[in-house]
Amino acid sequence: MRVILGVGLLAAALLVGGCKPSAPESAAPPASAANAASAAPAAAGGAQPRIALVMKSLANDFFSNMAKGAQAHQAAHTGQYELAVFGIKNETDLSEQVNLVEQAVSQGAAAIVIAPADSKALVPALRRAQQQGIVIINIDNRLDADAANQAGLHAAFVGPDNRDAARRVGQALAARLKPADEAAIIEGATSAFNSQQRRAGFEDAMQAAGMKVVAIQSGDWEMEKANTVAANLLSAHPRLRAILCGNDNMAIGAAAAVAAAGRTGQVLIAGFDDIAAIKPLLADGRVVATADQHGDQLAVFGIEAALASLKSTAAVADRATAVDIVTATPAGGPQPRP
Ligand code: ALL
Repeated sequence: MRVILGVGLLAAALLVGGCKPSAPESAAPPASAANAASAAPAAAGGAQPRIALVMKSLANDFFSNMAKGAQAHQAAHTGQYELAVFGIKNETDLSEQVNLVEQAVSQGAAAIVIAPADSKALVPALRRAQQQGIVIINIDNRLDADAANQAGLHAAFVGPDNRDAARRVGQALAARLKPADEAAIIEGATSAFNSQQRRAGFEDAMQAAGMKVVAIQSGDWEMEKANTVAANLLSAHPRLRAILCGNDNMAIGAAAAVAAAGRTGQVLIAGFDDIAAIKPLLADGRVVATADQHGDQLAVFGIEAALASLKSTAAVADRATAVDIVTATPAGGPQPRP
């Protein structure tokens, strides 16, 4: 059985502030225009600064939550700023995210708060925006330091220590395994720094616990791709005991592959994000650990950094954000091997 993908393709760009806030779904344009920005004009007379939140795939619950956090914050601060929310359709649609940055600029954004889909590819567009006087705040996935330095881009980073968080997820999983057990890692997009950091954190935890990492492959953050990767890993490694996934969507894809192979309970899975769709899998033990990186707060902290930067010429400092590890002990689910 292949995984059934329940992910709707919705990507939206909407403006709130002068108008009533609404969820991204309600403003989702037709698929053909999925990534087009709202045509709403900039505030006349520049009454309030406009902040553009540029995210990755709004089909990923992690980012739709992030959008909701930002919208709630704006609704509580209507006198301070306007908010424009942008998201891409596919996780790896880098050129579309570059277009969104350009749209934010042309719509008069005073600041761009961005979760870059790629740590290098977004740098030139962000540098161009900064040269026009637009404040850039980097959230979630850190831009490549060398690429940013070379381009002369200065952007504070607001986000978690992904390596440490992934290490802690890996430790929670390792507590259910025995030394020398075989584990595999399905990482996110390989060009994203946070994906690299999560892979490294998973490796740290597996090494510390004496597990054998037999394969590392990318699922590009996507459920369907991770499902295919996991199915192949399961047939190539009959003794596999664990799959560590760089996000929950991939963990859901991997769990479906484990079920299809009839190995539920024998192959434990870990994810990252703590999205709503992972809860039933945590509850019945198909997934043993994930990480809540509080995406709604990430957006708010990014917006606060942007507002601070708009008010002052002083450089805004980086801000480390918290990650909580989420585990569930299933009532009748998989238990550690005797
Ligand atoms: C990362 C986010 C989330 C998300 C993933 C895929 O940057 O932190 O883990 O699931 O991108 O978009």
